[in-house]
Amino acid sequence: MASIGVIGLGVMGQNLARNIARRGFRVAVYNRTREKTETFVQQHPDPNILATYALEELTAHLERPRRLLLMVKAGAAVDALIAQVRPLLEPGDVLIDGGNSHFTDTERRQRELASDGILMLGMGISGGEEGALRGPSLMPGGPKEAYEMVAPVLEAIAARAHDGRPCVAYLGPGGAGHYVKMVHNGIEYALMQGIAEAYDLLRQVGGLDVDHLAAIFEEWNRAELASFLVEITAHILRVQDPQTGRPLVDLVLDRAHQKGTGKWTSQNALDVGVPVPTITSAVEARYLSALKEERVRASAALPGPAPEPPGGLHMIDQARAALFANMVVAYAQGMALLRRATAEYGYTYRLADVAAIWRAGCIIRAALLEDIRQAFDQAPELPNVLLAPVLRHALAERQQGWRATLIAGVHHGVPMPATAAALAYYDGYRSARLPANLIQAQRDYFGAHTYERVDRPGTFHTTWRPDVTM
Ligand code: NBP
Repeated sequence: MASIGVIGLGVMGQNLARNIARRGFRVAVYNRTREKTETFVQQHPDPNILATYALEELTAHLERPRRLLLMVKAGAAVDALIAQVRPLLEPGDVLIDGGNSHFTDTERRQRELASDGILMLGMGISGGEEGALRGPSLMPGGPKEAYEMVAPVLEAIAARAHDGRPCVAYLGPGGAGHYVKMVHNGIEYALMQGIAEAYDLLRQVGGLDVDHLAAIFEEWNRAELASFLVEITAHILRVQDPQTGRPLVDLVLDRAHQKGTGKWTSQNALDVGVPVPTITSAVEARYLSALKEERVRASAALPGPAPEPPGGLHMIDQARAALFANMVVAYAQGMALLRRATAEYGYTYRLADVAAIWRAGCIIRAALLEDIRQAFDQAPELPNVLLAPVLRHALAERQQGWRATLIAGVHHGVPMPATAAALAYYDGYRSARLPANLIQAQRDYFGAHTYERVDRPGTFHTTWRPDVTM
């Protein structure tokens, strides 16, 4: 009998199954297409992996209550599989959806399965192929009793942070796990765009070649910017195309694709009224990149500033400062959204725990997350990461470089939407008074929407143009 079953032997399912088996759990696997299962067990023979070729066979070989991990393409495939496996399960069995499902789909499926007494967890998984095999970051949510039943397996396979803590925590009821994964991916978009902007500015305006840039990212990765995404950027910049001998990155088409989880973060942030402009700017930058043919035509039609000699070396330090600040703001916006979701959806995670389970295994792992974890550990009610003392000072020290970097982009016509959005967020958040007074006056002018005053309580309406009847 197996401790757990894995349905779906795509990249993630295969590597998670191997990870589970290596940790000493017997795992039964099943895939819709039989050949994939056969190839998998031929290539990775392991006495802890039991191949099955029908869902009936799979469910018959699981210890009761059953524990089943679904690793199939998010969307209709998950519903299709649930419909097939549901008649084979019994009350108390646990189904884990480890794909990138939308949290509202997860909550619907949990309600549907609850009528049969089947417990469903929605679990975000981050770390890609490598993480799935060696230790991912796991973000489970759903019925607490279901989590308790699978916790030993999840804790065994998860990545470990530098303090030895496994990168998994129970995040709350309903779709909490998939919600946290969605926000993780939104932050991922923002971090990637911030890195791309630093690379672009230093290349186009700084005049640095790819080798020099690789060395810069390697250096940055050794200090405050240490993170998976900065590290892989340095690796990418070192790779040469074997055919042409040119840096491979120069031959990659500049049209970014997406699977939609960044967009979901922005959509949800708009729904719950939390500003995440850096994340949204990163999603939109991918949309703009997709307009390749239009951009090529526009490049001949729309003038930019006259070219100037390359900027000085100080630009490198300024870009470093800007990238750090952009990263802090990306996490700040994600964390602010996660905080709002606790009130909005009843999720119970502590932000310190979310930061803790992102410290290793996942795509957005970064040294900075330990500072964020400590900040929320010491002050769980901290309204915004920007206010954490250690980060507040770090941003203050860097703000001149941050501003200079954006100014350089504007001056030289290099688009830096994430940097601009991050800095505007910082400036907006630190403004005791914003021009929303004028917005309110305009709303009251044309729509009699009323306004409040700074000098006395109450709701007011003014006839702003007594000479004009509206
Ligand atoms: P895919 O998302 O490409 O899914 C492939 C698996 O889904 C295969 O086993 C395939 O079976 C199965 N499948 C499909 Br498609 N439709 C099915 C259906 N109607 N019934 C049964 N099985 C079906 O693989 P993946 O990249 O391993 O990702 C799995 C999940 O994990 C996705 O939700 C993904 O978003 C998420 N995720 C991926 C990563 C990553 O780095 N790749 C990271 C984190 C999370 P077949 O072999 O018969 O076609």
